[in-house]
Order: sequence, then structure tokens, then C-alpha cells
Amino acid sequence: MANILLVIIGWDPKDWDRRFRVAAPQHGIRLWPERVGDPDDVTYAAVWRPPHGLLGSFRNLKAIFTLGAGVDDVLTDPNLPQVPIVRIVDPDLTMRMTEYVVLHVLKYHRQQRLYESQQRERLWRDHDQPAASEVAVGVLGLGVLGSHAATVLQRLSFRVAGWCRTAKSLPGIETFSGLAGLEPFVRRTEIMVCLLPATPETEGLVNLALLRRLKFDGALAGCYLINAGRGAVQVDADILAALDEDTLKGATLDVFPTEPLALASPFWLHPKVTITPHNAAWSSPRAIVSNILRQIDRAELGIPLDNEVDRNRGY
Ligand code: NDP
Ligand code: OXD
Repeated sequence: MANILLVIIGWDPKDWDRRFRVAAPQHGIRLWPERVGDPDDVTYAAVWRPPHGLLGSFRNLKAIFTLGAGVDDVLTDPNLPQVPIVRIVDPDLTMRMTEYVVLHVLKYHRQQRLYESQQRERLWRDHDQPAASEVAVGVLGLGVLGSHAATVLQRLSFRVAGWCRTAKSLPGIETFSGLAGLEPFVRRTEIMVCLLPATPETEGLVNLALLRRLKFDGALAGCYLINAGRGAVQVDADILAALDEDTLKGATLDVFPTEPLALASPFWLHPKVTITPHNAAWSSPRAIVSNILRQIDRAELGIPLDNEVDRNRGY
């Protein structure tokens, strides 16, 4: 038997608590802050945006599981216990992200916003439509999520490239790596999809200077940004400037440096912006609770955990 502590901020913890209790009656399920019990017999934590400093007070933790794929909120805790941090890699979450990316790439490719505005005016007018095979999509981050989305886009015939830290090869996808690879990657990209984690290296990477290097004379005659990675990777003011000077014809933003997005943010009503509330790949309690419990069973048998985060890399 293990005692699993749930610390969940920003999401409703009730469904998580219920699902853990139903799926693991053999374990003690503690819910922070109301049902913590003796901190010394908590052996695992499953967390989303835990307050910094809290996890350090559980002296007998064996591992910390994040309920999402990103781990920046946990890794930036200066008092994080020295136990494995395990992030979610799950086909359910991966597919949800790919749906989001494909939806928004197709929305720009097929000029959906234009047709919606024409509909409001009862305007029956068609426009030139390039083929997907003429359109260059670039995915920043070729990890679990980026490489899946890139592969599905490539199957839809888009000209897909990806950029990551270390050299990688993916069938049918042009790959670039490291800072030296960023320039040629951006220069050939019309729709840029960001699926990067927030790390000191990626902070502010999507800025005006980078956006100005996108391929504005491609099949779409303009460029688009889709960020479903982390808000810290983008510079909000630069995205607004890029939209206003027409460097970007549109942006889909699921993540922001500060969430929830402030009511006063100009993004809300910007005619070229689509906003979603950091739910591009919603963490489904059904899929993720069983994923974490499988890992805890393995850990209890002494089997090494999968998807352990590298603290030095920051993801
Ligand atoms: P992975 O860790 O599998 O992949 C991260 C990718 O980013 C890797 O390809 C990695 O390169 C690349 N990368 C990291 N640092 C750099 C760098 N400095 N320069 C270039 N490339 C870099 O993560 P996932 O694919 O699972 O998830 C990606 C991110 O998506 C998460 O970290 C999270 O922030 C975000 N996310 C957002 C969600 C949402 O709903 N909006 C839901 C889930 C995740 P390399 O391959 O060389 O290691
Ligand atoms: C995330 C997630 O990391 O929701 O943002 O998984």
C-alpha cells in the first residue's frame, strides 16, 4: 500500500480524487489541503501547479508525478525534494494535442476565418486555395507531442519541418536542431507551431525578430503562429506587434506567460487572434490516473519509472 498525495491547483481536484480512490482502493489517497494526514507516511505525490515549498515538507516521498506533460511549475520550486519527477506521456494526451494542432493548421490553411467573416456578410465568394503540399508548416519542439503532430500533418501532405535541441530524424519530415538550425527552420516556415517546454533556454524564443524571419512569400502569402507549448516561450508584446504590422496574419494562443490571461489583455478582442484557455491537450483524469497508478505499481516492485524528467535539461 502507498499513500498518494494529490496537490492540484487551477483544475477541479474532485474528479481526480474520486478517480484515484475508485481505481486504487488499496492505496491511501490524500487530498491537499483538506486531507493530508501524517505527512511522513505520504510516499507519492500527483500534482498540478503545486505551491512552491510544499512538496519539500513530505520527507518520505519516493516520486512526484505531474498530471500534465509540462513540468516547469514543479522544477522551478527551489525546495523540490531530490526524488524522481515523472511527467505524463500518454496516447490520450498526445492525440488531444495533435487534434488541436491539426485543427488550427487547417483553419489557417483553408482560410476558415475569412469564410466565417464572409458568412456574416452573406457573401458567396471563393478564393484561391493552395494545396497542403505547397504549404510549409514548422513545429518547434519534436518531442512526444511535436513529433506526433508533425507526423500527422505530414500525412495530410503538408511540407513539415521540425526543430529541436538534439539532432533527430523522422520519416518525411525535414529536421533542424540547435541554435544553428533555428534560422533555416524559420526561413522555410509559414505556419509555425510551438510545442516547446518552458526552460531558461526557450524563454522568449518566439519574439519579433524570429517572427520577422518567417516565410511570408510562401503559398499562404503570409505567416501564422500556433503556440500550445508554454507561454514563457512567447513575448506577448512582440506577437501583438507582429500581428499589427502583418508579419503574422493570425495567431492561435493556448498558453500565455501569465495565466489566466488578464481581462485587460488586447489579445482577447484582437481580430486576428484565437485564444483557448490552456486546454490544447486536456489532461483526462480517466487516462492519466490509470497511467500514474501503473507507474506506482512498477515503482513498488523496484522497476525503474518511465518518463522521468531530466532536471538539468529542465524538461
Ligand atoms: P518533450 O519533452 O517530449 O519534448 C520537448 C521538445 O522540445 C523536444 O523535442 C526537445 O528537444 C525540444 N526542446 C527543449 N528545449 C529546447 C531547446 N532549448 N531548443 C530546441 N528544442 C528544445 O515534451 P512534450 O512533447 O511531451 O511536450 C512539450 C510541451 O508541451 C510540454 O513541455 C508542455 O510545456 C506543453 N504542453 C502543453 C499542453 C497544453 O495543453 N497546452 C499540454 C501538454 C504539454 P530534444 O528532442 O532534442 O530533446
Ligand atoms: C501541460 C498539460 O503541460 O496540460 O500544459 O499537460
